[in-house]
Amino acid sequence: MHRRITGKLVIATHNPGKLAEMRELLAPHGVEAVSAGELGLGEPEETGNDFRSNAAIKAIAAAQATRLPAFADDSGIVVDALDGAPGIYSARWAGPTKDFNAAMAQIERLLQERGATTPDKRRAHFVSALCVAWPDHHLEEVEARVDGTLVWPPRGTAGFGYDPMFLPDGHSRTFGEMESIEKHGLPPLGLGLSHRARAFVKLAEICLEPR
Ligand code: ITT
Repeated sequence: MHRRITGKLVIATHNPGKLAEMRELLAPHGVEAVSAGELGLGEPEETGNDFRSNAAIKAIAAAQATRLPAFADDSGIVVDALDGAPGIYSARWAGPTKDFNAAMAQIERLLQERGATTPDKRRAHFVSALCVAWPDHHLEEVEARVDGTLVWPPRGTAGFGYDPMFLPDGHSRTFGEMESIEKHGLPPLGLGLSHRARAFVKLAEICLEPR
């Protein structure tokens, strides 16, 4: 049986870009949210082999530490021509200084090495696995993706991470050129565009009151 989110919810991320998006997605549902940073929570080691298990690790750690339901996202960019890299290691490719310009340049270098110069050879998708964990170990888990191509040079200064390099299918602007509301692509603009918004729509169906 699915469980509804009631009362206070911990947003178990230390990534400011994600936190802003997760807050925006929750806002219309009237959920009282408090972030891991505000609560001074540590970051658990992400030892899972896939997005889903890493999201669960983060949500469970925060739920256990706070005795509140906790909401985590594990996400990343999966590049076809790089055999799925960086995938679950997307944050690590930016190094300890979280330099995503360097991480994007690294992807571009590898694409050039493999001769991936035309859009059809530069296919990629973002994945978001969302998990809500309760202190009694109940879990709700959803996952979604958005497909697109990688452009070079990066375009736009909105968003975070790999956004400036990612052109979602059917659009002429990268995520880095979109305001977050357009990146979410939720009603009345659409039915969900980004991986995170699409996953959130699934989560809202099972865990949240309608907007
Ligand atoms: P938390 O674990 O604290 O949530 P993190 O940044 O370490 O933060 P992940 O392990 O899930 O999170 O790493 C995902 C990385 O993938 C993230 O750092 C971004 O660089 C990238 N990413 C995920 N979603 C993205 C998005 O919507 N736009 C751009 N880049 C994204």
